[in-house]
Amino acid sequence: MGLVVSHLKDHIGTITLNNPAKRNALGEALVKELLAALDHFETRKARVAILRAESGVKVWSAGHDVGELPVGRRDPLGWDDPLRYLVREIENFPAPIIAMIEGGVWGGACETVFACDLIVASPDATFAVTPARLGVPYNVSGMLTFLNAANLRIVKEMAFTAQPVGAERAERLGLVNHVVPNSELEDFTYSLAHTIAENAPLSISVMKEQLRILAGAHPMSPQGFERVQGLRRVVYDSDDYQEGIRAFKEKRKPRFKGE
Ligand code: YXS
Repeated sequence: MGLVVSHLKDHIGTITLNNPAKRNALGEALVKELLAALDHFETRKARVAILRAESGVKVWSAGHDVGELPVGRRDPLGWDDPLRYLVREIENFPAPIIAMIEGGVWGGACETVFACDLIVASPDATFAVTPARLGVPYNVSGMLTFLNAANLRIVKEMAFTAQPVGAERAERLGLVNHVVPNSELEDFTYSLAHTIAENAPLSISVMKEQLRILAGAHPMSPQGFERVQGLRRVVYDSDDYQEGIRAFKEKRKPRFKGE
């Protein structure tokens, strides 16, 4: 059995994260299998994809694989990072992707879920934006994913506190489409998927692409981008960045010094 399990039935593709030992961390190998499954669904003209974890998980995904983060002197979230590929592929997939969430969603997994088109969550689902917990300088397109998911004040609270937001509050804030009891989560999600799959796939696909282009149409001057990249380099070259990763690996609370 691989790090993801996928199947396709009645135009609906399902991808189940399947690496509980590592809390479904989005490492290169898992992301590769996930992208291969999406590729297969596209070839088979799937009309909806559902991204989920095993039923009953406490952790949907623990986010980027911390063990694969560079230890300084290199952008940890550069263009070719597996997480960046994953978010782009989700956004470019020609059919709606529904994230079906139980348990905790952390860091890069939170961005991955927010990049999906719809989110159906169980009451125990939580969503945490964690760069500040590790000393990571999140990247510009990632911050835009968050900004497209929530209003600025909520994004700032989630990013600055790195605290999980629960499902009920997430629904109130419009972060998720529906909160459904665990016992009904699967039926509800597949019923939503069937409703979409019965509509015109070409029309849906072009509306998804239009919304992707419009949501990404944020003017940022070359000078603005270069300024951000310079600021991010200071962060990933900092002792705090190294301390964040070291503390995670040593299973202890980090001690950040602001340098
Ligand atoms: O010690 P073993 O070998 O059993 O492995 C442990 C953890 O090390 C491993 N694991 C991870 N490995 C790599 N990357 C991860 N993100 C990760 N998370 C967990 O899985 C095994 C079981 O973990 P354990 O014992 O902590 O499980 P738990 O059930 O007690 O706690 C579950 C969590 C999710 C609360 C806990 O694992 C946790 O806090 N994980 C880190 C969550 C997090 O900060 N994720 C952000 C990763 S960095 C990222 O996504 C972006 C770069 S950013 O930070 O910028 O958003």
